Amino acid sequence: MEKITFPKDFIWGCAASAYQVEGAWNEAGKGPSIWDTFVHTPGKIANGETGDITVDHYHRYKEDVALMKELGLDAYRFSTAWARVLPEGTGTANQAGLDFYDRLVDELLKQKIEPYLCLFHWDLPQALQDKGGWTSRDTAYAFADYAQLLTRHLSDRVKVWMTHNEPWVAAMAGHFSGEHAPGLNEPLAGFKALHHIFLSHGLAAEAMRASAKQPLKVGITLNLNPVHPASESKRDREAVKRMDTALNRLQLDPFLKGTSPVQDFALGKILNKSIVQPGDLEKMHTLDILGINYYTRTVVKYDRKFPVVAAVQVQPEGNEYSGMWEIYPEGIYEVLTRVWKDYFSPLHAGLMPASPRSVGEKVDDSGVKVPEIMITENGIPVPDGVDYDGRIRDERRIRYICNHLVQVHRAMEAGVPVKGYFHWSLMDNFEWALGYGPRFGLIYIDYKTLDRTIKDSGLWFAKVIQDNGFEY
Ligand code: IFM
Repeated sequence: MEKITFPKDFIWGCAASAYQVEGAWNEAGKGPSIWDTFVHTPGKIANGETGDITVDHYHRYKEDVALMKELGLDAYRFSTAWARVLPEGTGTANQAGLDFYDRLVDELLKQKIEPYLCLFHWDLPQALQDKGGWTSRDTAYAFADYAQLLTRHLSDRVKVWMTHNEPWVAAMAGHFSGEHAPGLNEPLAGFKALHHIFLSHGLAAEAMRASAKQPLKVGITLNLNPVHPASESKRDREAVKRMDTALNRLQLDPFLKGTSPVQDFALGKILNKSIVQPGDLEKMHTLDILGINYYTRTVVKYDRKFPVVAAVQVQPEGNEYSGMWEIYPEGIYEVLTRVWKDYFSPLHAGLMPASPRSVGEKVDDSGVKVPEIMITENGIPVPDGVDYDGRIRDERRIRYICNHLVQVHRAMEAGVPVKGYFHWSLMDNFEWALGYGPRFGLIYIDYKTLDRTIKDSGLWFAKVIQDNGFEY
């Protein structure tokens, strides 16, 4: 048995998002979002399920915060529903929406749980979609106004703000492949949306810092995965480079370097001519926290049929899979060390026992600083069931978390200053196009009664938090 211990100030948390847990989709003045429209369109979601009620967190938030307390969480990352606060996306605020987030934040603080507020987890107001959504530059400015409104309202109590959760998914699954809202299937729209979402991060960061009641940390959460070749052939290895650019560098370079590799793609060249304006990249280049969501790796092989990257993802036989993805714990180590090495330790080509840079230090004369790095999501869908005695024995999830935390710790020992780990998710919830099938929670939801029960993994995680580490 080995024991690993995390630093005293390591932050242990759980994450969730508004559309996936709140419910109350048309209550108390909330406007419709693109996800409300999407789920009510036949054929879009497994079994025709919707997030209309989901786990009813809007009404049961007190019970949920009490459960967070029972788990011993230091922090809770949640998102605000833009259309709950601004039903039309811009204009007059909905007081009842602001009141809900007041109540939630106050309850968290009462229980000494730090709120990590994310402004956008995919539920764009439908009113803005009707004017072009993220394919329109105006939406980036509307987002900055929304960010400023919430900052004015909550920055006396909320210190940590994430602008976006997985902007790559919002842009590409929503506009390129179409399996998410708003359901467009136009590659160029995907790239446009990505650019405007990224731009909105920069505009919002500026607006928020200008109107905050105390110094804020402003971050973003990106989904990253290492890309590996299906074979050692030259064509597969080149496919890896293209896929890595499309999945990882496209997201990291703007925020960490103020550059973009988008011109590597034919579509990117069109984008650069028609969409990107002078100064956009500089605006995006601002970050106090880099949140990393890690679930799996991507194995690719060359295939010229596929647009943009001429590569396709494969699932090699013999590896371990969940209902959604390959389980590959070493990938979280690879992502963390890669980010640190490529962006903050350029002089250390190999291992990096000591980094030349530390968090908060200036990167260059532009005033850009090294951000804090956190795992803001990591988790596994398990087909959990309740046993004869009411317990949920989800050993597979415990093994998943344990193996990933071992790799996070390994990255920290290699010099990456990881500040915290947020598990996805606190409770089972609405998993987008897959509906309620995949269960990601540390807390089990009985979808008939909406009763909540802490799973064995939740009890195990609580012990990890209490001991600040574990034996394995
Ligand atoms: O449920 C999602 C979440 O909304 C974003 N990150 C991945 C999770 C699991 O698919």
